[in-house]
Amino acid sequence: MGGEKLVACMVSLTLMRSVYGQHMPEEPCSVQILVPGLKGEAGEKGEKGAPGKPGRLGPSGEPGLPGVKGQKGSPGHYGKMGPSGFKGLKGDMGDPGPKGPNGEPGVPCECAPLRKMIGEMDNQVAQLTSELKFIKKAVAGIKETDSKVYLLVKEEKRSRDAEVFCQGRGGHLAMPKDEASNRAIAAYVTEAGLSRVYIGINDLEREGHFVYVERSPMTTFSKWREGEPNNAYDDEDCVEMVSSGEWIDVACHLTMYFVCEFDKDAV
Ligand SMILES: [Ca+2]
Ligand SMILES: [Ca+2]
Repeated sequence: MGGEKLVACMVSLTLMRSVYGQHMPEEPCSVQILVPGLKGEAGEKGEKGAPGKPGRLGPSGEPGLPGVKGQKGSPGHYGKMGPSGFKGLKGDMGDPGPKGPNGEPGVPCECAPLRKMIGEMDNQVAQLTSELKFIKKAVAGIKETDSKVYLLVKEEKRSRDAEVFCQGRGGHLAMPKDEASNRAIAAYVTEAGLSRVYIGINDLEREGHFVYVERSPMTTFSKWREGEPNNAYDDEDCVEMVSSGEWIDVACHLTMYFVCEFDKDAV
């Protein structure tokens, strides 16, 4: 009440001063402001206040004493499967098993002769297959003289392999020993459209001394082309026949078609 009154007085004083200047006759508020009242009696105890704000965080406590060790826990889950180990050593052989029961009596059979026949047929088939293969490679239209049959084989071979091939069929590389047989072979080569074939003549054993592959010496007949044999490069010990029927010494490792001859008596 005192405060409000003081403010009211001061406001009114200020207003009066601004209107009338410093010459006011009396100041009615001044007594109440200067003299404080008597101290009142103690009031009744107030109600309990609201709880205060939480205090500041205290310092850390000292470490506690070690606790008693707990009981062992239950086993954990199984881990993942590891990689395969190395292969172990082979174990010992087991004991032999029990003897089996006797079989039923067999039916009597005439198998032995049949087996023999089948074996022979197998041989014949193999032989025919081989012959057929040979015939397929031979140029159609064999040539023959009174005593010989010639077969031109369209398979490129070295001289030695060609002779082995002919021998495997009971013959030799062609060995022209007279004009008639030489002409027959040459005609064969020409008709086949070829320019050269191996024939069975060489000087493998003695340089310059030509013989037939069956080792018989050359006697009266020969058909060398002019300037041959010349043993070129010191390396010509085998003989080819060109389509004209002439002979040329050539290197034995060349591969070319060849002509086999067979005795008519043996065919
Ligand atoms: Ca030679
Ligand atoms: Ca030559």
